Amino acid sequence: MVALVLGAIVIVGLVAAAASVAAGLTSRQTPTAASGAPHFVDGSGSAGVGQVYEGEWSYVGGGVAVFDCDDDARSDLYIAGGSNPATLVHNASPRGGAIRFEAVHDPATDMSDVNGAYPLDIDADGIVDLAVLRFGENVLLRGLGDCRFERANETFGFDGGHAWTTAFSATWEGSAQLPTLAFGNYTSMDTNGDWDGTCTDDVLVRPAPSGRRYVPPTPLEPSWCTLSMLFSDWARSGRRDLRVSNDHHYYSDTSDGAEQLWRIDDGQPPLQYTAADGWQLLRIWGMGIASQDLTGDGLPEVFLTSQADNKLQTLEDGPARPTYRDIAIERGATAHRPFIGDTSLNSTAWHAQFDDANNDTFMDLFIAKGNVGVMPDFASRDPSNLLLGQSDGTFKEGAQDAGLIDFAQGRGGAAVDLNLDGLLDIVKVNRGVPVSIWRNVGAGTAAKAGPIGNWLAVKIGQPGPNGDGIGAWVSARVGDRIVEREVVVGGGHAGGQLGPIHFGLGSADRVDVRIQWPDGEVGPWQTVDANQFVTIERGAAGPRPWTLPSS
Ligand SMILES: [Ca+2]
Ligand SMILES: [Ca+2]
Ligand SMILES: [Ca+2]
Ligand SMILES: [Ca+2]
Repeated sequence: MVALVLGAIVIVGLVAAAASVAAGLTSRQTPTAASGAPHFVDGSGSAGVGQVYEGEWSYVGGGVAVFDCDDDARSDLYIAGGSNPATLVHNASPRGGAIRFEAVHDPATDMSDVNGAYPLDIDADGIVDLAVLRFGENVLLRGLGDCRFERANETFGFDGGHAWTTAFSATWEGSAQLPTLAFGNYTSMDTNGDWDGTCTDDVLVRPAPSGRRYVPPTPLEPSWCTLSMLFSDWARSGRRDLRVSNDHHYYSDTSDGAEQLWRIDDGQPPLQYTAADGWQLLRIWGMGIASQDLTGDGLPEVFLTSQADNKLQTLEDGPARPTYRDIAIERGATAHRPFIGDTSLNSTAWHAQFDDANNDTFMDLFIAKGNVGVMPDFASRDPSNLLLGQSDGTFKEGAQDAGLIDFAQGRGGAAVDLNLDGLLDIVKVNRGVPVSIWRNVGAGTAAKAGPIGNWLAVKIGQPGPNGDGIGAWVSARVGDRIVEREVVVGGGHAGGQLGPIHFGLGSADRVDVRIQWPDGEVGPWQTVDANQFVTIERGAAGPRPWTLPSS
């Protein structure tokens, strides 16, 4: 009798499973297992990008802006050169094929003394513009389409100053027509070109309350030789405050120098959070910021690159106050020494980016590494990291398994799908040698990429001045697992991206996507099929698939 009952249960179970497959339900179960490393193929030599970032003074910077300058769906690159001219390269990669770029030379973009650049649509005409960070005057380049640009400092009433600028972030305050721009500056020089012992003030550049031009910059005093800045809604309050990471090499322990967070209320003077607000003293050789909710509570963790151990911070008391606790050790994210190369010396980390390189829904972390120049106390053979997110929340080094190894002195970088196959490729700007470009071939080989998990790429859009929805949160839900990503301009090291948000989906062939728009309005959950590029416009009936190049 017992055996008969068990048999009946088994049969009922099989019927239920078959029905679930028919309805597609089993393809959306909560992911529980992380995948191994994806494989990368070194395409640096064949990609046609010879750009070299160098210069005696320019041992910081070296960023890359990633955006589509000709609306052909492929991400193009604007790469800093330091004492060499910066270069715009147009992406001509066939879909799923080898990565290939062609330089686009133009006096407007071939500027010297460029440390980095960030893409954003300043004037909301649907064409991406660039904020270019320079040793000397910063330049706003207005996009004209077809990868052409024009200098627009005068058009926007923008004072580019003459500082050594190394960091940037932007946000749209209230109903402003133009974004508020934050520029982070490095050391001050005397008339001989030597360091004068101080840091140049960072600045906040705000638009006139009712206009399409900027008013003179507001200094962010004090400043401590900034190398990365990020406007982020760290408390999910709807207010985007400005986090600033600073280089301890240029301020003393007896000064007030430290990591900073500025409270930015619409139209009000910036206010620095203090110990009374819960902000705790932290001194690092800060070079890059990456922000991503890793714990599932909707509040972002913050990764800060430095020399030796890197920091991974989580809010200690929730959103009530900006008190952070370091969880880098418990999560396996200190990445303080090379895993191969000069393994007995400490590392030097620059650009950092959270994204899902193996499409398993667990967030990974790319960290560009490289010696400042010839600092003997730090590793010179110092490969970049690809920390793979595990199901228990920890990270595991995957760069060696991924074949993502070189010993060039990395600076800026980006994880971005350059050939539109749903696998994130990697660009790394190097000091003194050409840019590294790796093609992600998933579980496959150079001859044929192999799938390593489903994915979705989502671009968002809304009417009005902030057309790309900077400040929005894009959520993707697979089973009980929700991954939330904040749409930002800023962070990293001297460069950023304006393109689709990438989600790894594991075995799920459909996903629910929801947008919280920058003004706080939350859109509906929309079900989207996996393995495609879509745009979600605010208020539209459904996602719109992209038209991709045929080859
Ligand atoms: Ca393009
Ligand atoms: Ca524009
Ligand atoms: Ca992953
Ligand atoms: Ca790719």
